[in-house]
Amino acid sequence: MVHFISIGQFINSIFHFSGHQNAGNAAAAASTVQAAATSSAIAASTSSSSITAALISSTSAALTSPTSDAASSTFISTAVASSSSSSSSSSTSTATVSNSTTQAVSGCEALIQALTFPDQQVSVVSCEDITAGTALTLPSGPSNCNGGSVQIDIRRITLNVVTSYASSNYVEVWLPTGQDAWNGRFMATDNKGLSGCPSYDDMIYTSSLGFSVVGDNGGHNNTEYLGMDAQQFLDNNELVIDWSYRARHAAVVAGKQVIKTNYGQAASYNYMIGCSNGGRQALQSAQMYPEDFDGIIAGSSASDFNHHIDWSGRMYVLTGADESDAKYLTYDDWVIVHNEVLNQCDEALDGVADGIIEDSTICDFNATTLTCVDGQTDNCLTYEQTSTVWNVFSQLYDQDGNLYYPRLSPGAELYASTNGVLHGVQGHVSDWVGRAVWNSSTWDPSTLSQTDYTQADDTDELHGTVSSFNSDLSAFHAAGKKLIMYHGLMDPAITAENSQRYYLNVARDMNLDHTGLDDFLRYFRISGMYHCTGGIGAWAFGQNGNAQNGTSNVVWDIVNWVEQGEAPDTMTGTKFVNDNPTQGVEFERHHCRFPYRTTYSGQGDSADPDNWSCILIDDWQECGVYNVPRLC
Ligand SMILES: [Ca+2]
Repeated sequence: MVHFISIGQFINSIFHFSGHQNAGNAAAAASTVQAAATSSAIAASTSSSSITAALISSTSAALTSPTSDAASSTFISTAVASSSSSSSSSSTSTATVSNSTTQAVSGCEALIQALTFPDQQVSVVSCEDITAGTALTLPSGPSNCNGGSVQIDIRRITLNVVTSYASSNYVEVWLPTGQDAWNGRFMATDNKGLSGCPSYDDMIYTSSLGFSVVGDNGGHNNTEYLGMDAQQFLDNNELVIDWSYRARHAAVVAGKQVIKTNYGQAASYNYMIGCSNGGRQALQSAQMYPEDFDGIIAGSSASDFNHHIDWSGRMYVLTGADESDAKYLTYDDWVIVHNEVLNQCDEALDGVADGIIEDSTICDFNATTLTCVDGQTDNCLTYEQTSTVWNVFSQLYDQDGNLYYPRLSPGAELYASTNGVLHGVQGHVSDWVGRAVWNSSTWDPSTLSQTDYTQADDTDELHGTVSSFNSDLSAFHAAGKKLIMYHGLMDPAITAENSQRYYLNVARDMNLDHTGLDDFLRYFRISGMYHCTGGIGAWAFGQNGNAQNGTSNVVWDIVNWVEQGEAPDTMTGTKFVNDNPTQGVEFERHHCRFPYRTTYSGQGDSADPDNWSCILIDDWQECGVYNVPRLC
């Protein structure tokens, strides 16, 4: 039942709970107020397919109102609740739609009137039916959040979901509107970096596959800087908690309610896709809210978050700022290092001289060979520089010798030298350690030390357990949920060895061997892939919109696993010529799930994935092989 209020009440209510919001959400709320106050938007909206209106739904109102089912039943006379179209197709590229419906409500106004949000305080900011090709912008947010165009017709409803006394979350829910356009499923997306941007790219991609999708700003709008920063974390721990986990869960709860009302039925299955910080958010959902999703894709995860930031920040301390520092390496110096890494670990370990170290975790790189000897001046490094290389490839330990974070993956160093990891201060390190951990705007990243590491650990619970490294997935497992992890082995920003470490921790702490883990957790190591996407390897397997033209599609893989019980044993990556699908396939590889190693047969064309197979790593639980330090 709709709880309409007068414009005066509405304005007072908005300001009541937006008074402590961050600037972006407050601005969004203010613009809504203006629209409602100046154009009588609610009344006028009856003949418009695009309206801006607002609805306040409080817990107390919900408790005294009919249930959302009853409320929405008024508007679902035209609903087509078909569930008879299921089939048992096992195709990995065309997973079967389990059900589909037309709209249960006839338009935005009807949807807004039907919406209730039990146990949440939500205002509808806007609702509009938009057509394929419409460019996306984030209202009241930084321009660098904008990007892309929707590929199908959708109903786009935006919400302000209160998350605490001092914060709220900007949420977008996209509802496919064409006849049978919805595939009956729900997909949640992520936030990248410390960003306050909805992941429009992932929303565009997964909605084009027929999902109803939700995105949100993680509880704060970032500033223009890279679109990845979080200067608002200063003096506002509620925003930190939102970004850590609370905003995601709130968006999912609200999004499910919108879907249920719009279509007259809940989604048949609920999914999440995330990469980088979104991979961290995805793992945290499995750890904290095992009922939120039936299937989760967690890519290139920034889990063990505090230690990841410690590790990232340490790179600046290890490498120095520029060539005035004797320990600094230029790009040309890193080329020398990269060539020596390949010399030691490419063909020598995997049998194929293709610049890709198939399993970089077994590369026991010896940097001492890089040092200039006997008057040598070319193609070598000084002793100080060699020490830097050694340090960059070392793991991070605490003062008691406990592992904090694994090393940079050998092979990733060249890309790391061009994307900022090995050159200068990384902005998100200052924002996190300075503003979130120390609540300081003047913290100097060159002073990073164990003191900072300890403070970050000590504030982890305060920050909503942002570490996201709980290896007890018992509740998730018991609920029958499925988790696919993947990580590029040439990832310069977040070392893939940490994802392997998480897998090992889950095995250890849940006392499961790999066959037991196979029931609910499968981790794919993607050789030659950079951070989440791109690289010299076979990196396209449907993990994002740029990777959807390959043979495998991880989205349909998780769907088939959840809905058909067909678990993926390998993830076929495709490398297109010049990364352009129109130019054809350069090569493919069947990436194995850990603890299997993707292994060349030694015969035949290495570009043919059938000349590779998955060989079980016998001592995988030893957390490392040869002389490589333990990963757990
Ligand atoms: Ca190779």
